[in-house]
Amino acid sequence: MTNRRNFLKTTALASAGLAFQAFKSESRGENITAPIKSTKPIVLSTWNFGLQANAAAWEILSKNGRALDAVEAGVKIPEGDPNERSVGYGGRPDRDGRVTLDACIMDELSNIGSVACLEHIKHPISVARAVMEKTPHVMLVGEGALQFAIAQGFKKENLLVEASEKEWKEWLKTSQYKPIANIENHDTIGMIALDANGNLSGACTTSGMAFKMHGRVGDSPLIGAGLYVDNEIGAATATGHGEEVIRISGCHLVVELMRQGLTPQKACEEAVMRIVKLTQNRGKELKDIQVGFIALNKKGDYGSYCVQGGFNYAVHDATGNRLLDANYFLK
Ligand code: SD4
Repeated sequence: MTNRRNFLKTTALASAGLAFQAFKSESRGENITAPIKSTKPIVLSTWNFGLQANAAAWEILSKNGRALDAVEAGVKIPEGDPNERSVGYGGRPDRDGRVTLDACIMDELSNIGSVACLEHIKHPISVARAVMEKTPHVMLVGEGALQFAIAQGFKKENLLVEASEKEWKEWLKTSQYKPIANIENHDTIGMIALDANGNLSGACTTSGMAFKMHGRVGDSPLIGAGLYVDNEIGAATATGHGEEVIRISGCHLVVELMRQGLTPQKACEEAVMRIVKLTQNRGKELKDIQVGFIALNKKGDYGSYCVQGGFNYAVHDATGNRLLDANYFLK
């Protein structure tokens, strides 16, 4: 029987946002309620702009909203910010001076939607969601994605801001395509969330590698590469050199590793180690590569790992919103 002490303990833990599992104590033959160390709601996102994005997602999660709505609202913050030069409006263009955007979204029922090489639309994540909810398909690209967006009422606008145009013109002087790991050159926002009802969703959106070849698509709009959600297990998203993430079907791998019993942290580490091994096998320099994963499981445990230092991610739960440095392989 639940005695008062247990009830008080339960109430206190419940108000702290923890989840419970009732079980019968073998030794004492009484029902007690023990925490299963579950934190929900919780939201994680890549890089330091994740703090602001998490805050927007938290508005929804803290009111018992759906993880899907939270991740869409969250990533729209950097998408709409002209000063964020690697996502949405303000993103750096490709080598032809065109801002082409990639995004995907996945919900707790494994509904998926994606757009790639989409131009002129400020919020590709919302177009990806429309693909998911309003078409029989899962991915639209280029001109077709733009036509669909316009038909859905999205506004066609110029996304190339002055600062990005200036950088591009500077780049044209040498036209050297040399992807640089971390920070200025490419920062994608990937966001994964667990809502108060225990459902997971994720979103990922980017302008991709700066000055990429026109038509180049990275991992970010590819379900299984830049994002994956399995509502029974967990969710993962990635940032960094998309080619390397695609090579290992990165986020699907992370989720499958969690299914096999690895913690989110260990699953991210194992996925990064695959990249390390394949890079070395192919005789390429690891120092030229950056990939970071973040992962969250069904209990609200999370983790992150990347190839080299410099990657951080933001976590928001009932205790607050914070930025964490990811641990990394190349010391
Ligand atoms: C891409 N993964 O297009 C993206 C870029 C990125 O941090 O994540 N930058 O390859």
